[in-house]
Amino acid sequence: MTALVPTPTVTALTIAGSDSSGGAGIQADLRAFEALGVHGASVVTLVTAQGTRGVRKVDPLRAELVRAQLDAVFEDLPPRAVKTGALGNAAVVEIVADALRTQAPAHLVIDPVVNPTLGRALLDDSGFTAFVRELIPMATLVVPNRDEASRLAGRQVRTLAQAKSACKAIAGLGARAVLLKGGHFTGTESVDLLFDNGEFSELRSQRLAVPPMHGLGCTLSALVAALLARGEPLRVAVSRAHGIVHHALERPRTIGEGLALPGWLREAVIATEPAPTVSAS
Ligand code: PXL
Repeated sequence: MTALVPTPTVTALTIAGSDSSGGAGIQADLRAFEALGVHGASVVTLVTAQGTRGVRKVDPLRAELVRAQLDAVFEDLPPRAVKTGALGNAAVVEIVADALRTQAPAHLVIDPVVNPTLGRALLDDSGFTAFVRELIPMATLVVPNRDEASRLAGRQVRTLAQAKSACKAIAGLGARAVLLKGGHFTGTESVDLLFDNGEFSELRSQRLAVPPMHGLGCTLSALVAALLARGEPLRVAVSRAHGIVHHALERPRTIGEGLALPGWLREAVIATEPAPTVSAS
């Protein structure tokens, strides 16, 4: 009989809400981790009842149950990178912040699910205050869209100049770096802005005529977290994740009557893999 030796695998953790349609939240994060060969642990913060046509119900989990999940993961399979998504309320934010302060994972990617509309169901107002005060200062990277950046920075974000000023304001809250997604700007190009170490880089891509989609924000930040867990430097992780998402965006899939999903991530990862470097022997 051959003895099979298990292969050590890198773990990333998502702390986020469940999306019953499988499009966003925990389900999208786990797919992104898996596509990059990273094991996904998951701490569920809230449960949404939703199909592709909209959210019907949102219920946060008891904070004590969130704490028990965090303890179980951190005691046994410490993640190299953590990603947070929807957190629900202040009690959950406090517990998550407490665990992250104690455990100090190497990388923390924050998808600030603080949108002014649906966002309030996914993080209430006192939760928002706790989130800004306690979690943002621990972030390796915060990944807001335009509306989220606007709420965090407390100012309008319409133009590229306003986006740059919002990035600086969010870094001023204590985040090490900010990736402001340009998907919501108008123009023929979509610009994602990375603010890191006092410097801006622009990731430009052709704006695509895509159907309304779901789960893109979750997917992008989870891909970055997985790449950081694999040891990639921040800029490489962001640029690689951007390329993977762009590839998936060009191949939308329908699963129901409403919002579409990005294409298969494993395909996107393979298609955008950098060519291997050949070393002389
Ligand atoms: O994309 C934001 C988001 C995050 N997390 C959960 C969601 C959504 C949007 O619907 O349902 C669980």
